[in-house]
Amino acid sequence: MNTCLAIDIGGTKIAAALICNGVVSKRSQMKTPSSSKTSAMDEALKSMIQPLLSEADYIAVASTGIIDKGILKALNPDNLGGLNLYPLQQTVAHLSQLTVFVINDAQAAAWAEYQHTSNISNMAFITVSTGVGTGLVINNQLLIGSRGVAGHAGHMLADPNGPVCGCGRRGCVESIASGTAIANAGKDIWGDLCTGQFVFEKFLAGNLQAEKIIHQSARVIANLIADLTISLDLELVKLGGSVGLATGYLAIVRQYLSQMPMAHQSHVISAQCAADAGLVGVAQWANNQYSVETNS
Ligand code: ADP
Ligand code: BMX
Ligand code: ZN
Repeated sequence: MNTCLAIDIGGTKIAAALICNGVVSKRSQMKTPSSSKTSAMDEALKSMIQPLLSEADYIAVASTGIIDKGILKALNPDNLGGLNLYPLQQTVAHLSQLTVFVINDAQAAAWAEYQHTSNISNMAFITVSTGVGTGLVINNQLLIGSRGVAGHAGHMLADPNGPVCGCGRRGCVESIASGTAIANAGKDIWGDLCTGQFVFEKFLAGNLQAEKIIHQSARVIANLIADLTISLDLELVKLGGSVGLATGYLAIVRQYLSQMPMAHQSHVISAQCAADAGLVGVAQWANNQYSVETNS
């Protein structure tokens, strides 16, 4: 049985673990460096890989950003402190001397969540986290696209008069619904140190200003689900990310979605792999590729 060293790079945290036959072990986590300098990401990856390297047969990386031929092209560079055009596959291969597979984090998580379904051909995974990421499985196939862009529905329009998104477009879903957007809305009220988690805790404690911000996020995500459902005939949507998994968030999304016409509605549930969806999914996806490569 092959052992995969899986890495999940998000805008807020990097996780790594060994995954053998679907079992996750030796999981570690660190804060994602917020720097446009490639050396900061190089160092972070080195520190995550080194302790696990001797037990790994190959490496699978799920990362925030468009992954185009192994290069991390940030659609929203703000989410990574300005880092862009980072040679992710090449860097990890150089650090490990192993075969390295890389896909987008939400695409990877969608693949993991799809494995936990039965009789589902068309589904989406949506992460509400530092950004808003989406992975699509259509006709039982994970959509990646020829340039790795498939599924970046967090950059579809939510409000033409909304804030300018880090991708350059005005009013993207991400610019209103993400943990970063929640934090930004909270900063106007509670100051510059406010985080998405802080606003969420205020909401859970009954604060009305926080409630407005969280409801705004959830309403935008419900509309995104409606748009994806009516265009792709989705049978199921799974919600992940620290905001998506936070207490009560799913219920609000469902509440807004239930007000839409039936054809726009999907069954929405929490990601079963929770915070490990990216790690598990990229390991499963890479395992298929690795088996093909080593058997040919
Ligand atoms: P990543 O984007 O690296 O995958 P997360 O899924 O943890 O990371 O998302 C980070 C965002 O989620 C941040 O905006 C953070 O403030 C927010 N967050 C973290 N923990 C919670 C929580 N318990 N409840 C609500 N929001 C949270
Ligand atoms: C952004 C984009 C996506 C990513 C999504 C969720 C960048 C750097 N990332 O829309 O590729 O899937 O965020 O990422 O442009 P996370 O960091 O919130 O997990
Ligand atoms: Zn955008």
